[in-house]
Amino acid sequence: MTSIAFDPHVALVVVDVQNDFADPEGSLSVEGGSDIVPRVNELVAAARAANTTVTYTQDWHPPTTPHFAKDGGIWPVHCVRDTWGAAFHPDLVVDGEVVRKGIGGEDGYSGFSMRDPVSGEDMSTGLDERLRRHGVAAVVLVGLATDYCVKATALDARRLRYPTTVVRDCVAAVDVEPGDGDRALRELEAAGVTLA
Ligand code: VGL
Ligand code: ZN
Repeated sequence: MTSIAFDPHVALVVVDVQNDFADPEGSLSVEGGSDIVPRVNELVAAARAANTTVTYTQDWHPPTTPHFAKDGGIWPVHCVRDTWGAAFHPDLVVDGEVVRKGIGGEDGYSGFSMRDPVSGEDMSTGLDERLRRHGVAAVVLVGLATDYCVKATALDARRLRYPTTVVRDCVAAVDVEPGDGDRALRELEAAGVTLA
């Protein structure tokens, strides 16, 4: 088990550990997605014990959004708001605040920002503001999926100048193309992300 030295300035962000990604029956099921849950829970406990913030992101789409293939995008329907697929994995310990993304039909890969698929305009999810309000100076990222939302969240965290760590045994990849997850990790390292 990877141990992380949490303190009140080092926050944990748990990305999209939702049924559609984490459950084998989910519509965008990630291989090994549910295997990370007990390890993520250990980090949640360690972060809470160190009195630091834990924030959970949730992909939270309307039933119709240009994010979905049926509406002109690229993904099967997933994480539709208020459905089983959008709910957190039942074994995930949820002990912190939740930040939802994609709620207005945006492409919400990053936990920090959403992009209007039509206008291309970037919008904040409020995560950065929330972390700064809590005096957070560095972030530890875990969750799903390595090659999409974890990657986008980690790149945004670096852009926002947070020292950023991704915990390798607490992420899993969609791997649309074999090796996407590994390539994403290399790209993150090149962007200054620490792999733990
Ligand atoms: C994600 C694809 C589409 C993710 C979200 O959470 O990684 N991937 N929407
Ligand atoms: Zn999505």
